[in-house]
Amino acid sequence: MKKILITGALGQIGSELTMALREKYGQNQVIATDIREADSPVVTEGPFEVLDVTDYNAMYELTEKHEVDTIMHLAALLSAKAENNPKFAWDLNMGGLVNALEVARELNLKFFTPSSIGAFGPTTPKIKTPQDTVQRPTTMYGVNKVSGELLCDYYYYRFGVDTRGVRFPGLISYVTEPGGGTTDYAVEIYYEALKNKKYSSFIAEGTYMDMMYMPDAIQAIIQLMEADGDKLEHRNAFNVTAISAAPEDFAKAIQKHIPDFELTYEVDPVRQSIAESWPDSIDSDCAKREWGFEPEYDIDKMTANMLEKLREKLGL
Ligand code: AKB
Repeated sequence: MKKILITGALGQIGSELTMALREKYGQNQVIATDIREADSPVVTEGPFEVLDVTDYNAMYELTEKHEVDTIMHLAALLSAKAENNPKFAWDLNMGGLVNALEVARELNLKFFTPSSIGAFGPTTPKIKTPQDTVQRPTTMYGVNKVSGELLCDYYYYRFGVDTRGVRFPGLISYVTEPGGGTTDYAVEIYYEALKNKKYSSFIAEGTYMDMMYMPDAIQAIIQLMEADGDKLEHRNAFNVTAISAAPEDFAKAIQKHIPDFELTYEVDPVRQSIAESWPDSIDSDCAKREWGFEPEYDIDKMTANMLEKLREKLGL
């Protein structure tokens, strides 16, 4: 990886991945793109271009113009938003992905795109979900993610494109808030704990999902992209996780720092049913074995860091 183009660079993953890659490979080596501009270091501190990923010609031209060797395709609608607008989600998530894969094929580029725990469904084993298992998701987002995993495998086997990817759990970060995901409560809870000492969760008590702190997610992407391709068996859909937790586990971790923090519940039926269709905990042994994935943050270490960084950010 010497010159990288990122789509969806202003999103939750993109805004931190762009900065981490610029730090590692050089400021001008990472071309950030998104559908909109924003007042962000992603736009002001390095090359940035406006790009609609459903426009194949624009994507091809930009990629060729900047002579990149790698595409990291992040632009996508998350699970809850996709469920509200399934046809638009299909067009954006699948249209964008197939365009990015085609550009990678035409220009012989290395390729990364994230899948998700959303690629699993109610008939998937729920505890320690294996790497290779039943995948019959019941959401549009999940359908997109399984199709995406298969498409990336196809481009590798059929055309030799060096495609790689992980199944991310809910990602927690103090930099950019997620938008429209089922696991978003696990970010909101920290903001509300600091601002109001209370939070009303849209996910019910006892609902377990996998989570990971953003520094571990960024490290995982870089490590997978730099791994020796000959050692990768799974390539496009490695289970990665660091934490399996329910809302009350976040509350307990926060109460160690803010003892009078209060958690209540006002469950959103749409997001609750999505959460219930996903695993409680996934098994990331293949990622550990094939490319050395090793997360650093458990829930307590993440909570301490998240609260400290958010306090600074919010000026509290
Ligand atoms: C979502 O909740 O939609 C995402 C995900 C787990 O893919 N955070």
